Amino acid sequence: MRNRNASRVLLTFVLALAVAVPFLTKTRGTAAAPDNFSGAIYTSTGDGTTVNSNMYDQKSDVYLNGGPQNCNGGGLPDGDYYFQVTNPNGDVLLSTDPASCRQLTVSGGIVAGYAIAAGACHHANGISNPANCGSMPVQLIPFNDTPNNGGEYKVELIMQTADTTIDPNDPTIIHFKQSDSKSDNFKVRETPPPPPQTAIGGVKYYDTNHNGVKDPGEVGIAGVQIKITFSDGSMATTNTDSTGTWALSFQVGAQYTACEVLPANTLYTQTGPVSGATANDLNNDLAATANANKCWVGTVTGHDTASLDFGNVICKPEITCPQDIATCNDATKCSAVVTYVAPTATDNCGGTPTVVCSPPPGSTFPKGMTQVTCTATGANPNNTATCTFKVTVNDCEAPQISCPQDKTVCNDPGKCTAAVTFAATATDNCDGTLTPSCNPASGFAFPIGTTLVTCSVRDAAGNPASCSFNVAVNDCTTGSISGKKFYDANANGLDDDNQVVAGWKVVLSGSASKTAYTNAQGVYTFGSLSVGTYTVTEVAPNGSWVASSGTPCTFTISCSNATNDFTCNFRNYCKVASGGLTLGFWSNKNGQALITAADLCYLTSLHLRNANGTDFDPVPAGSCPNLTTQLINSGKAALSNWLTGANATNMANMLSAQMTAMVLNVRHANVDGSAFDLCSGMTVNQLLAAAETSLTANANTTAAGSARTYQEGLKTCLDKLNNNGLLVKSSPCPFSSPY
Ligand SMILES: [Ca+2]
Ligand SMILES: [Ca+2]
Ligand SMILES: [Ca+2]
Ligand SMILES: [Ca+2]
Repeated sequence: MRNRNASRVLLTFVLALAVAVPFLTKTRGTAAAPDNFSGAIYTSTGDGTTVNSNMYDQKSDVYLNGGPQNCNGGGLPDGDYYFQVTNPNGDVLLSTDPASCRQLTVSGGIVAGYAIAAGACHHANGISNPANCGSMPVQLIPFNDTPNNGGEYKVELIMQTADTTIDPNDPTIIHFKQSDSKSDNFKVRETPPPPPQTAIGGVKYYDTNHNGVKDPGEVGIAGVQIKITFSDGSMATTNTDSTGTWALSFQVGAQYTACEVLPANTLYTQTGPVSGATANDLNNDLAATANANKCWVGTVTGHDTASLDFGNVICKPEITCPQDIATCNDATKCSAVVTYVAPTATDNCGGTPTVVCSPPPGSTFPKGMTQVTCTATGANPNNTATCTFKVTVNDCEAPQISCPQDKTVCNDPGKCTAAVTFAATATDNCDGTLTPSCNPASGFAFPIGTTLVTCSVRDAAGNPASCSFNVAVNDCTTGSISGKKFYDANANGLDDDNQVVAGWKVVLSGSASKTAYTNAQGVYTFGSLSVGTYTVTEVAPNGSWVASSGTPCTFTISCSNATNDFTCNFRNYCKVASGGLTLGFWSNKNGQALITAADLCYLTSLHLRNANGTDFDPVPAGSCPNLTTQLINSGKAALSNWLTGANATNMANMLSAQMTAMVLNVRHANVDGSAFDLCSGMTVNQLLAAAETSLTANANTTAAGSARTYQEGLKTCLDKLNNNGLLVKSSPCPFSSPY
């Protein structure tokens, strides 16, 4: 500050030298003061006191005074005057301000202070001094240092006459006649004392109670910059020391603004000084006032100022998060929109901090845990507070499961089960496509009947879902019953006769009722029979038919059978009267009439036996076959007598007689020789052959024994047949069909 002022003075002095030449040209040769310029001028201190040898300590101490000193002698002419300071011989103008500012008024013959005409830039008045009749001296500064080696100056009072003008190019220069001026010389000490300095300072403190005032117990804050800016734009800075104290010394009178400088990232918030607060110097005089920017604005006074304090606090928000949140997913989604209540925050410095949460309320939170962070920012954006809480979204939604429609199927061929495949499907809001498991599983061999299948699935969260459907297995087994109707001509129950019966009626009963007739091959068929138990029964067309064995048949058609194609054969024969004629017939005239020579020769060829066991021949064996009529007649007569006389004493005799009647019955087509005799178990021809064999071997069976018994059996059967007994017909008896 002091150095800057010194530079300014030097600059002004150089400018003054530049204007000195025209100033000297105009004033040189001016005569002494005119007679009418009465009175005297002199210099004094501001209170009108003169000093010895006109020696002043500093320029500001020098005032211009005038009139009758000590009220004696004549005064100055009243009116306004210019004044200026020069070097002693008057050729260097030292006054630096415009001439118009350097005006004073003489009133009542004495200097009476600055002239009103000097305007706002007038020089300061001193203090009225009664010892000088109440004159009011006028201060002479500003003026440059004198170039005179003795430190001498001259002050001139210039009467404003018609010859007095201000230079149109330099307002500091006055053109005047020397006779219109009065002068007085004075001195200012060559090395003036340095301008006084005092200290300004204070404490930066932690303002615990936030009131902007340093209270007892509030501690200092070290290391913060304090910046002092002066009215001329110059600056000075310092940092607070370990106790928070700062102080700098400056020239008295300097006007300053003192502020604290917080770094951009500071945690502090300034609280004081409060706008309008005041600070006094150590003499208790007002030194500075706080402005709205919490800076001190003041003037360096003549005493130290130590109370330019700056208060700070650390404003810290406080925030408390809500409790953790657990919720279920939104329907059909794997997330949830969660609108939580954002927390509020407080700040120890007051106000409402702004709170920002991430993710914000109303966000869509995915399944699982999401941490929410809320940040509170208070008055100082460098101070934040955060809190966190958890939002957990659980999958509460069961999968959507879909079962197949109920199924109805047939059993697999040859099995009482059906292997059924199927698929249940499921999707989940979180887990996508899931595969349900079913019981029984797909591919299971389902039994006949209805089986409930239950399918179930769980999502990753364990939410269950199930569905069910029925699998119905119908027994679709079919079968057939067929058979052959054969003619059992030999009544042995065996199909060894090469004969079938067409048009034969067979009835199906049980699970279904049907009727069929055998075809030309003697075969009947009941096909496409569903599951069930069936009985097939043959129905004979009339009473002459006899079943040799095995009727009816009963079968069950079932999935459990290896085969369901059944066979039931029927075997039958029919009985008819033999047509045989008796021994009596063949011995009487009617029978005799039928007998031929061939008959007689045939009978002769057999081993017919007489009662005594000898061979009976109706005609001589050597006469055959060309018999004479005599031999024929005698042969018939002999045969008749022999038949009539036959008896069972010798069983061979009786068997021979019955055999002869049957031979004639067959030879004359009364009896079918191929028909079957149930009595002997042989055909008629076989029966006759058996008798011939036995008679050949056993001519006399009078005695009991196996041969007699055998021959008696044959005889008994032949006797029945010769009496028209029943025979099994050799071919089926005709009947009309259907019936
Ligand atoms: Ca306080
Ligand atoms: Ca789910
Ligand atoms: Ca048979
Ligand atoms: Ca014979």
